[in-house]
Amino acid sequence: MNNSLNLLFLSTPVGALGTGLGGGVELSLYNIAQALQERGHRVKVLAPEGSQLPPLDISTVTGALQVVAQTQERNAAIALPKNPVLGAMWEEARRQQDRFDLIFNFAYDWLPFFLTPFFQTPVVHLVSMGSITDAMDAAVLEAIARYPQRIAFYTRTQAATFGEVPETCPCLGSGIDLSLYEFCETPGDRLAWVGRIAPEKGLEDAVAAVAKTGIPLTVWGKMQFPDYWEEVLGNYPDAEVEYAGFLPTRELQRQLGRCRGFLMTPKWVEAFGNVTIEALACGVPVISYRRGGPTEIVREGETGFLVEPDSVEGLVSAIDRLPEIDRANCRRQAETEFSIPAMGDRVETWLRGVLKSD
Ligand code: HBI
Repeated sequence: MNNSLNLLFLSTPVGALGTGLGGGVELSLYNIAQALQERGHRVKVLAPEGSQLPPLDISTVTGALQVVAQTQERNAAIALPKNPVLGAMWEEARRQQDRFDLIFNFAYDWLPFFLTPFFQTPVVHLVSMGSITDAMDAAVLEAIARYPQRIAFYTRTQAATFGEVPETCPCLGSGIDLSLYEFCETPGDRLAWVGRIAPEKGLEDAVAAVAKTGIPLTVWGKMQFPDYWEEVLGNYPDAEVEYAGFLPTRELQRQLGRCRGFLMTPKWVEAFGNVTIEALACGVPVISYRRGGPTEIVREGETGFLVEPDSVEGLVSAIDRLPEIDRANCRRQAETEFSIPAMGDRVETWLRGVLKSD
């Protein structure tokens, strides 16, 4: 394809790609790479050692993994471990930069934002979470002030957590390869919860809701905090909950599709919630707190229900209303708004705009 772009993607430094430690941003990086390659662009990825996500062209970098931002206090200082993989990744990017038209950062960390003006090759960022620390907010807002077009978010709600964010910062939403997800018309009787087993995901509310309704719940995702898991189950002994592990997409969607409904109980502002559109793609209605990304995804009463944040009662009454949802509407919404081509359109438009204005 003429004027195809050479792109260097820098992954999250919190874990190797393909381990699930990177959470939703792993899927975003993979799907954005797929969308752009389908359009004839070339994508190379820099990621921590141990990363593998075929068929991506990944160069791995050694170094100490970064501390996850979401466990930090609002006034936390910028922290980097000794021999940080983040530093090594950006040293490698500096060395290789003249081979690329754009450098695309997926890390939610101070260093990439601070280094933006230091590079000759334009650096663009996808901010993968809402506001967490003042230091990171300042780095994001400083980069926006200097390069208003180069910072993208998943959703408006997420962007708003940083304060005044101009319209020049696009909201890319997300996209998934729908050919990997089968629509399931007639579900079984289980409810689903998917995500890293971590406090910010609010699993305890989903378990509290199924304890009240007596409907069995299956949980999939990275068992990041086993103590948290034990504590939640201990608090609701009569809830019927099973843990089904962290599954690759193909297997997850097969099991997820058979569920009656999908519960999203974020305690933090979920920037987007890729799992939301994965459930829709399988025809599973989404019940989510009216908080963060899912509020811009779920169509009330049509593809799911939005619930008063932290209201277990709200979850319970929404669960009772699940039969009102036509599951075909869920699949249809995923196809029109969240396919790889739809996501690719949004990303390519953004990147071309950045190159034009630079
Ligand atoms: N924390 N410091 C840091 N850097 C990241 O890139 C990062 C993170 N926490 C979570 C995370 N990325 C991903 O799970 C995103 O999908 C949210």
